[in-house]
Amino acid sequence: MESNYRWLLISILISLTFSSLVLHHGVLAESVKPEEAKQLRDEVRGMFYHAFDGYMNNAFPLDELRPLSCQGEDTLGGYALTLIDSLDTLALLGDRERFTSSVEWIGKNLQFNINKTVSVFETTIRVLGGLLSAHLIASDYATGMRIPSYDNELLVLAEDLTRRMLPAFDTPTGIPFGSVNLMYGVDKHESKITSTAGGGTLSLEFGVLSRLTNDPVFEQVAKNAVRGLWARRSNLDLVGAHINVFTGEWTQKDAGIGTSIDSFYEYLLKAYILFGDEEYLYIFQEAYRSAMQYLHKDPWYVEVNMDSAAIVWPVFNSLQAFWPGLQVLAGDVDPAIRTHTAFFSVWKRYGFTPEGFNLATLSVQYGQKSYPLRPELIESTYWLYKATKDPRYLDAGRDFVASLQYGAKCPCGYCHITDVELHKQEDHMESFFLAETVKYLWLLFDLAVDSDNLVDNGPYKYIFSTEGHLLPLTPQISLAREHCSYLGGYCLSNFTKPEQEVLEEESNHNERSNIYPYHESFPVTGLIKGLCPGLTHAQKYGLSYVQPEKTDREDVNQPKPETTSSSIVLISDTVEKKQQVDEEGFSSQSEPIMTISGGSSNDQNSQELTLLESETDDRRLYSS
Ligand code: DMJ
Repeated sequence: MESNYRWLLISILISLTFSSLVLHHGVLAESVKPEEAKQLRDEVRGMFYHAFDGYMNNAFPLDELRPLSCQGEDTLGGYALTLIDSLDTLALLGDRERFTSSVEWIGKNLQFNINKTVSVFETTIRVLGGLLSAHLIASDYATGMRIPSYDNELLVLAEDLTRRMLPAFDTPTGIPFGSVNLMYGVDKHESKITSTAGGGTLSLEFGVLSRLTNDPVFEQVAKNAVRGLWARRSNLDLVGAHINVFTGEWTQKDAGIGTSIDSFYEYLLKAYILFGDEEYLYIFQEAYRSAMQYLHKDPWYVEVNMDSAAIVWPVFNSLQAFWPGLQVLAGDVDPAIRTHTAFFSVWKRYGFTPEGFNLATLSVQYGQKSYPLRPELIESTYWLYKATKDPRYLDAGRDFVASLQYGAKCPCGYCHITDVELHKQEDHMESFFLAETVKYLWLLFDLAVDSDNLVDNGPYKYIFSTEGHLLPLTPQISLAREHCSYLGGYCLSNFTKPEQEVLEEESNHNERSNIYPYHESFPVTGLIKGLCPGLTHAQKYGLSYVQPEKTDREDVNQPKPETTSSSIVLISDTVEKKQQVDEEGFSSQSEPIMTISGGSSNDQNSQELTLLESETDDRRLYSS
């Protein structure tokens, strides 16, 4: 009680201090008008090319750019990391020439048969994600960026890379080692301690790879890792920050939504949306409810002990800033708006967000002064603008551009800021600046101008990976008989089996273990959705789509998708829109947004965002 009271006082104090700051600025600065939004979008495009060309001219094929000294450095595996991470941004910007030449160069020159020990997490989100998203763009006419000569080179590379990471999953818990050597597997001295985000943020990329290659092993190991983590949650449904992958013991019990845990939450919801796998949704709902109960000190979030919920760190850390964006996706918009306002007030105060801001002392957390060009707050700003069309998010976007242009721009790219109070630059540019930071900023302004881009007006709905890579809800990925997933992966071709047969197989689990050697720690009760009731995901969850052309994997016996009345996730691009045009010419309509009903989303904003089902066939997930 006492601590709650203290928190109330602290948050009132913070809100008063910061909202007056924000209001003050809001009064002084004129809101972004459509013409200015267009200029800002073009300016962001220029920012991308300043950094991308700086990388290509001074660092390529090394991993990352040193933008102050105009040199390169290998920071991950020595395989042109920044180029791989930039591919889908090039496509999004409509740069066919550079996209094509980059894909071709990678297809010809990249190889992973190298004696390098790399982070499983970073390699997955940056390299595997980059390769997969570019493959899905380059191989598909519908994206408008298909490369005629492209022959699946990036998919082949993606599969090779991921097979080289599989040895990391050979642990008693199923949670992978943090690092793996791409040539020799896991080093015998490798640390057994890994972070929750590191072990639990692989499901999107590994799942997409499984669905593209028809090999379930990738999807299964990634899901098994999530199960391994979730099985060790506390009684409060909280997870800690670090865990021993052999014993399953938490070595760091601080629970939070930021550092070391962040994208674990993110991938639970996104894996459900992308694959329609309900197990992820169940876990997300429990995990989210608990986060909102124990970590949320409205509008801030804190870190608590995972067993007792006692506050251990009353600190905002910059990685938390993705959370409002995730909440938009989950349909919980009201708290997202409040939290974004609070986080943005930190940006306004310093011109950047420090890695840590202490909520008790209202100052930069000791040792956490830097801003390494992170995207999270910009990402949430994009999602909130998409959800609300409130021009204040464009104003925030203008502030981000101004800070980056005046504070971080350096001779060959954009520099990290070592100290947000002194605005001192550091000679490094993380690849995620081009994969995420600039991408979300460009999308924000493009949304205000004409949104004629792949994401907002393309042939598919897209899920952004945690590295900002575009993963489309194509039939091959999203409707791959996910409802009859077995032991954590989707069904192989012709795997639609009667219930009895599946149950017999379940009791015969040991035999299956021999087929897929990475399953040792799957529980026998791992059969989550093995009954294959014959409904498509669309039918079960109220999605409808235009029938794609038949592929090898398509089950000709499946009934045609129909519109149904019950729904959990609703995705639409042709729903009736409430459209108001404000004086400044901005349309304030509810955009097609994915939202979950039945979770904690019951506020008015989320109801506005929940797209009601139409009686007609207009409501479709895919348009040709
Ligand atoms: C990125 O690599 C990803 O967004 C990751 O999930 C968190 N850290 C960086 C960006 O800050």
